[in-house]
Amino acid sequence: MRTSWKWPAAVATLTGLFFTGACAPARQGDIPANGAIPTDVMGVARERGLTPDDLYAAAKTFMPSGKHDDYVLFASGGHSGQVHVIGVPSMRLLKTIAVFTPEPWQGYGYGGGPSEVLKKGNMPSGKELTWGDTHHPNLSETKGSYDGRFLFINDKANARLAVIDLRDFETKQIIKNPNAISDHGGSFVTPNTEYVVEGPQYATPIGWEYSDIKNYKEKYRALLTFWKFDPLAGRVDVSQSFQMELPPYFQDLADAGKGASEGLVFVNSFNTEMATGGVENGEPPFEAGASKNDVDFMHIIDWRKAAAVAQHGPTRTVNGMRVIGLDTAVKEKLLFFTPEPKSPHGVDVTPSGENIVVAGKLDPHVTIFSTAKIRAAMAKGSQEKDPFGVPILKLDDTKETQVELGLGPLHTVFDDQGYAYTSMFLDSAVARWTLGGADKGKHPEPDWTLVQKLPVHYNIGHIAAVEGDTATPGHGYVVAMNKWSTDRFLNVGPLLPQNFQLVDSARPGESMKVLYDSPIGVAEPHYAQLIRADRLKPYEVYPFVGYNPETGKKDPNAVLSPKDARIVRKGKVVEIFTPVIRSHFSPEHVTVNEGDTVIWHLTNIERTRDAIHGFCIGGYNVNLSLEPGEHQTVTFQADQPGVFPFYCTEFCSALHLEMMGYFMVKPR
Ligand code: CUK
Ligand code: CUA
Repeated sequence: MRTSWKWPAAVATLTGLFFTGACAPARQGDIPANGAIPTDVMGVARERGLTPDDLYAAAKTFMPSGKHDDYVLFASGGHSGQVHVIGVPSMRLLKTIAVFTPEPWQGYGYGGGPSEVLKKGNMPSGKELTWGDTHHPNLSETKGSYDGRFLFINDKANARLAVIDLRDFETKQIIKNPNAISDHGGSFVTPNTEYVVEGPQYATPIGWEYSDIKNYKEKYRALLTFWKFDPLAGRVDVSQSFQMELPPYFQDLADAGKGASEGLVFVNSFNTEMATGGVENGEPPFEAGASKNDVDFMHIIDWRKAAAVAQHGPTRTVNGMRVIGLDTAVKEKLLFFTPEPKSPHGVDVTPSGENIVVAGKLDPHVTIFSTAKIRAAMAKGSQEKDPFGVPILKLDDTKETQVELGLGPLHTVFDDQGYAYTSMFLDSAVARWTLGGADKGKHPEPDWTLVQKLPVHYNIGHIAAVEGDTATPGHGYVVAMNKWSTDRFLNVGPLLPQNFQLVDSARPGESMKVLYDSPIGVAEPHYAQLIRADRLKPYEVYPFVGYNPETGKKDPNAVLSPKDARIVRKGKVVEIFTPVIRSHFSPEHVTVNEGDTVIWHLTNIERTRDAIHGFCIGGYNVNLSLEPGEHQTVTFQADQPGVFPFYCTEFCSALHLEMMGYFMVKPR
């Protein structure tokens, strides 16, 4: 293991001072017995018992006031249903984007347009879903590189997809998958964001048909969904999207080919045993039944061909969605399998697209497949078939090599120096190893070799590197997304935060080091992507007054000036037009009759950055966030008589507390 990183000479000579001084006080800031409070760096370091490594880490991550981070980490918020936006290297939380879960401070789910976005994600039965299990955020790409325009994320629990616009970091679209209830291998984009891929996980009968689990092999299926993305509209076009039926294995992670492998999609699977559980009836439990075989199948899908079949048939339509049947997928040569080590988890395409890295949870290796070999084997075909007739390409015909890394490899990301970084769940480590072929880069070590294993704390799941899953990765940082933090932070009770550890991935030939521990006290993140901050060009204020963030257009009911404030009554419908500006709403008195329908139009007419107002009505579960220029319309029934103050929920000015009014509902 290398430890050749350089410590600045001047500091190194002072290192001897660190542990020779008086005993450190009990707490930082306590006045020591001799009364001397250190006021210089070395004194503070001595007082706190910091090592040169600690000072190096502090210097690498400290962000002076007003300075900005170089990178932005978009992390899934796990079962909070949201997305976290974190600056790197400071690891400061910049924002949590509301996605599948109502979030009052963003005015998300408490009236207005965002409530309509959320509602689109309800079950077809109308059943309301107010949370999601977000796993894999994926940034939109152009030619295999992040373009900073959109972010997609899946909801594993309910098989949904969300589209976030990075001009305002707001969720614009939630789509309920019309035929599936479980997903996981998504969202992943094709290299020009032609499609957003949503891969399945647990097989079920398609489209909520009921079928006894005894009919598992006949009736249960997995569905791989290709959502067609319209970049101009900034929305998925459901009418141009399609699905492909897959065998009822448990498909897992997925990745789209790029460069050499462009046009292909790779999907892992486990439970190719088709175990159906039922331990209470004396059947083998899932954990045993689903990990019996030594190998599972990597699915290889030709998505360009599949898109052509979706266009011209044969397909069937289920709940409005075109579905390519499993038999068609086989006949049209859209789907191939190749064996992969027992219970794999991550499947990751290298920057050139020439290789595909599969990590088997229960196998100490990463297995590296060759795109060229896969393409040749696909052309040749195979006589060996799975029970559904899908051709199985021999491992020897598709494999490039294997690298032994240790226990529990999960996910792999890459840099531009020719290194791969694999998360080692059971080893609690980040493994750095070398690539060969077109991804060889500048590393001095032999190709396909383990270089270093850096301990992380603890049980790392996903891992992110600088644009580390694109055709053009950077280098310098890796984020270890650890599932357990155990003893890393102050005890906050038995439900602990996760721990993101920022790792200095250094230069070729040098060692990685942990720089920073960042507690994530909001559910369990899974994947994250780390983008160069300069690729993002969000609005500072909305481009014009009256902007409707859900449509991207001027709202027809926008209230453009203070003189447009008014109340319009038509029978039992009361419309209120309210301009919002520091520090008043107008009108300030709104009186309606019990049972009236209230339609309240509010426009923030401010043009000043950060002049945000909120609008809440106590007792009516209404709270909007109105950013400069933003328009929202909230509609509700005046079903409770009484007097209800409405007020601004953002401390916007010295007279913010006065920014209020009365909503008065006369009893019947
Ligand atoms: S999964 Cu959670 S650590 Cu959903 Cu990508 Cu691997
Ligand atoms: Cu507007 Cu407070």
